Amino acid sequence: RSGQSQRGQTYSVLLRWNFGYDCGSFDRESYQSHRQNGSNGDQAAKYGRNTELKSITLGTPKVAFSAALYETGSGDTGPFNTATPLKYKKVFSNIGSNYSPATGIFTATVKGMYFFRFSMFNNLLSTPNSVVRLMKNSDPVVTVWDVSGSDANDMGSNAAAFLLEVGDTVYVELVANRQIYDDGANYNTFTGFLLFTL
Ligand SMILES: [Ca+2]
Repeated sequence: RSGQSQRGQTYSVLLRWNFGYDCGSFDRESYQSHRQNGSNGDQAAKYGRNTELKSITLGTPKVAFSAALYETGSGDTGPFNTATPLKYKKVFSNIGSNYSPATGIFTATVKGMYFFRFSMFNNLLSTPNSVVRLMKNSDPVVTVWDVSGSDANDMGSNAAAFLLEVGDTVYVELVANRQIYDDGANYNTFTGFLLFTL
């Protein structure tokens, strides 16, 4: 009986040593709270000093969306006098509901690294040209540009990964006096997702 007790104490000491080593700095209070509360996520978040541990106990937020320009019908969008956010109405997915098909704007509710991609299909007419760009808040990030004329109906895409703070917005903008075309084939799309939190 005394042997079991002694072995238990030894195990406890080793566990404490390992916990402190993994977390960089050992803190008896946080360790005891963590043990007493077992798998309680709130306590682990409050006292945990290891980002990986937080990730395991709290999970990773799920943020992903994908949409195409027209829900129904076909035709040109633009030209407009001013640069205009494109409202991608046909929503394929919208986990987390951070994308709004009513405005075309994605709003970050989690700080982290995100990936965005969009595509553009050139209008059927010879003019004007098509210019579409990905915007972070009010700043252009990456652009797709195509000349019309004898070589219409081209399409292109661009993508970027960047950090977003909570409240940052991302959308795709049709540049002033430009035009794009779409129909049921869904040429113009806007997709984004959270890579990882920071
Ligand atoms: Ca062209």
